[in-house]
Amino acid sequence: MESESRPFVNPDLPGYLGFANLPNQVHRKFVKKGFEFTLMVVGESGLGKSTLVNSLFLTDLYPDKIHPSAAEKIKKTVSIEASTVEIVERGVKLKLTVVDTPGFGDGINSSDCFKSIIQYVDQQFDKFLKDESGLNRRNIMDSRVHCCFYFINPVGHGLRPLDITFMKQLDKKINIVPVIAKADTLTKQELLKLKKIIMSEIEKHKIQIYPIPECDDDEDEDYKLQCQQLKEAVPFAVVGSNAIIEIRGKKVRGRLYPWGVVEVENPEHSDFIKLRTMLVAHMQDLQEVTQEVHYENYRLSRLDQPDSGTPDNVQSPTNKKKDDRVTEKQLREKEMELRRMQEMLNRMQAQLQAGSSQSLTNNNRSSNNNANVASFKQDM
Ligand SMILES: Nc1nc2c(ncn2[C@@H]2O[C@H](COP(=O)(O)OP(=O)(O)OP(=O)(O)O)[C@@H](O)[C@H]2O)c(=O)[nH]1
Ligand SMILES: [Mg+2]
Repeated sequence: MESESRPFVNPDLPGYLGFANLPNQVHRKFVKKGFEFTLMVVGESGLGKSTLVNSLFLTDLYPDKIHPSAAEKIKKTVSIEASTVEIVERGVKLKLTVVDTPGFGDGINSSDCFKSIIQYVDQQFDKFLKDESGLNRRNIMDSRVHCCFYFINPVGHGLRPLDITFMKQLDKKINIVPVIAKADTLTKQELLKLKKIIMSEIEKHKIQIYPIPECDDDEDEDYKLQCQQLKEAVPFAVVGSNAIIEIRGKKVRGRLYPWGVVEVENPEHSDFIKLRTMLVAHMQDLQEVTQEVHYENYRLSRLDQPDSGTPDNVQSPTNKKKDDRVTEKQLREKEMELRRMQEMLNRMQAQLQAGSSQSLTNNNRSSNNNANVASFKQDM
């Protein structure tokens, strides 16, 4: 497994991804710390997974593997590879990890491949669970997989039995976003038909894909329209390429064919931009669903297993949170009591200094104070 980190450099395609808006969605502390997000790609071999993720964030994940010739591009992925890039946009840092997986299919034992992918996902949950139960809970590195692009073969007539089996295993663990690979191999009509078939199969087999959230009623019309278009585009039909082609004096990422150029970022040619917009716009939600649904399921399943490897004396994160809240409440109450005692002492001191002529009044006040002390003791 490889992991590397480099700053975002993009001389050819200066662009704006839009994640600078993320701090509007969450607490400011994340601005300083930066966002951590992990995307995984899975699917049959040769569907263009490595090619697509390489160009998704306007940066080359595999700069060493890129060659000028289109024929010699990214090689077959043979092991699970995690690559990390740090992208800074308007001062907001995004630490993006892309987990590229070997494609399954011909000649390779697919169930072994599934197993190692599922194992990877579980390992990240397990790591988080251990870190969360440890002392340094505030500085946990989150390597859990927040989103998974599932690549579907455009040549088939929908989902293959292998896809159904694997998707059903994955959907309990991660947010699946279905993607039709190599959309440039299909006509518009064929694509629409395939999208319909895939969606009906997803429904028929009760595969739980990531539900793109509904937008609020009070959002502006443009945003509502964008939400609607994103929802309708599922499964996103994508085209990937690592070649930069110059057309009409403009450099674009695309595929050059004898009959013309397929532009990766042209909405008429592919849903690439829609897919990226969905990812960036819902990054926060994808993280929340991972935390609240998938991680919580994993955590509970681990707690159900007596020999799960989680030490018995380790409290569950939920209990710990509850305990923390109780301690905080007790501290606040003690603080209030101390403040009340201080006020009482101040009053008594003032009375003592008031002189003997008012000793009767003072005595009265003092008995009042005694009453206060009694009630105070009761409170304790
Ligand atoms: N027509 C077409 N070809 C593509 C597209 N994306 C990638 N390819 C080509 O498909 C071949 C396989 O691409 P990869 O990105 O290596 O595929 P992969 O899914 O990572 O394959 P594995 O690593 O074996 O799982 C390469 O020759 C790519 O140039 C696409 O959108 N359309
Ligand atoms: Mg690959």
